[in-house]
Amino acid sequence: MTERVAIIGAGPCGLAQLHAFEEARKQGATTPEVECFEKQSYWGGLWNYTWRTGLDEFGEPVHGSMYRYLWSNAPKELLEFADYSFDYHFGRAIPSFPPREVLYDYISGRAQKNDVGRFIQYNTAVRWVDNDTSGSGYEVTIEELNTGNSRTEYFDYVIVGTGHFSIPNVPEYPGFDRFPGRILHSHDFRDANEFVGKRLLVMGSSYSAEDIALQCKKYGSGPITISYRTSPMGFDWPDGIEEVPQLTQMSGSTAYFRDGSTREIDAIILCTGYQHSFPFMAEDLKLTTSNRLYPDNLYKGVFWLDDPNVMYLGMQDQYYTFTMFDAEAWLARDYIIGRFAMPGYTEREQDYRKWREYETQLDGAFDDIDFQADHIADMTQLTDYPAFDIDLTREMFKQWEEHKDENIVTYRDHYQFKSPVTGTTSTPHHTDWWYALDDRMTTYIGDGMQKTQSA
Ligand code: FAD
Ligand code: NA7
Repeated sequence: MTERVAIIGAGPCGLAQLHAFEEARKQGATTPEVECFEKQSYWGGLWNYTWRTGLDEFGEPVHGSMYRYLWSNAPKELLEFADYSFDYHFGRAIPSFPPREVLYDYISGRAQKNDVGRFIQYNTAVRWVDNDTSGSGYEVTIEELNTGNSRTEYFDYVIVGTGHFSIPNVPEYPGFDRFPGRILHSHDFRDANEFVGKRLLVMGSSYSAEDIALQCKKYGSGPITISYRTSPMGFDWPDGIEEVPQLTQMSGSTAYFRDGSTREIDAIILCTGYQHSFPFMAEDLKLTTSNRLYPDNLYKGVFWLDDPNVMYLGMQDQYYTFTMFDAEAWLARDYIIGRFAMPGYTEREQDYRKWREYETQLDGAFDDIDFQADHIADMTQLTDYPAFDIDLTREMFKQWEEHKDENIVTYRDHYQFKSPVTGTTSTPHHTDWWYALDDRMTTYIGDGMQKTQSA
């Protein structure tokens, strides 16, 4: 009987998985029956921008965490699909830090090329996954959000690709309940224009805090105070942005910090990270982990250690994104179609311990980058994922870190990153990022604007 695979989520991970199966099928492999369930009305996951916050039209928690004016926070060369280059998609070289719409177009291009949409059921949420009572396989309970109808289907494999940057981690500090302004989590941040002229407190010291603070300033906010809990980001911030230690309390609109300083604040943006959340997975199949490079209890970062027929994609803290998702999807596919022989529990566990031990030795971003590159290489050497220059990506990741340290406002203006797939060098963008207020793809790709110097 044909085996059945459930893929949960049609974000970049779910799409990578569908694409991997299609590639094998086109080469003549016998592939299983694949069904992908996506609770949004179209593919792309976080890249499928929504203006909505809170609950969606069906009363479901809104998945989207991306905001208007979001530009890639790393060079596109570091996330390029090895089998679908940017050159191929756009027909020419483009700059290295595209806005969201451009990357969405790129993701969609590969998905369309293999017509993977035919495997996706939209507006369909997975509500529950459990071991089948027969002892093999899984029961997956699905709800059609349009109709409210539910059904339970049997699958031999379950692949979870639901992301982990959607359920916010929302701490409370004394005085929040009496703060007269707006308090929101970065998950609900959409449009920087909302904060024009406002004095902002941005809490956190990672990617969201960095980018949302910069973006609010770029679009005309008042002074921004970034408060860190453990350590500052330490960039040479532009005028009007400063970093201070942890908040101790709010009193009315006055913020008090550990260094004894105070600031007057109009709005607070909590850039305090996200939770890995899988309420639809039965307890013994549910991934529970912090946001780290080698998540808990996953062999090769993919296979549930106790039961490799359950797989999780993209659950790592991410330097690499689409490239890593592809490497994972290829490996998951090859296990399912019998090209990758799954070792027994003891060997899986030893391999997992080895990687976790390696993870404990990492000291800083350069080590993290090498670790994730090594993880990808470990996976790709087990499959036929097309070759690409991974050592070049390590180098470019480190250059990117250096550019950020040199100038956090201008790091996106760098080009001359080289595609690890085609070797093409990226072109300069017509407008420096700080001055590029219009993020539409037509503006970005077109040559309509004059080159402008950055701040
Ligand atoms: P997601 O994109 O989150 O997609 C998961 C999908 O699963 C969604 O479509 C969701 O609707 C669906 N789903 C969830 N639960 C269910 C359910 N129960 N049933 C059915 N469907 C379900 N990466 C970069 O490479 N560059 C960037 O510049 C970048 N910027 C980012 C900015 C922000 C603000 C955030 C939050 C992340 C950013 N990322 C960036 C990282 C991002 O995580 C990845 O690029 C990518 O979107 C992860 O893909 P995914 O498929 O794992 O998850
Ligand atoms: P991250 O990278 O998980 O960072 C979360 C930040 O939130 C980190 O600096 C934490 O500080 C901080 N944090 C967490 N809890 C608290 C509390 N209670 N008080 C103060 N600060 C806190 O999430 P991001 O949203 O920045 O990035 C996620 C993805 O989105 C990323 O991949 C990007 O591509 C975009 P800590 O250092 O732990 O003290």
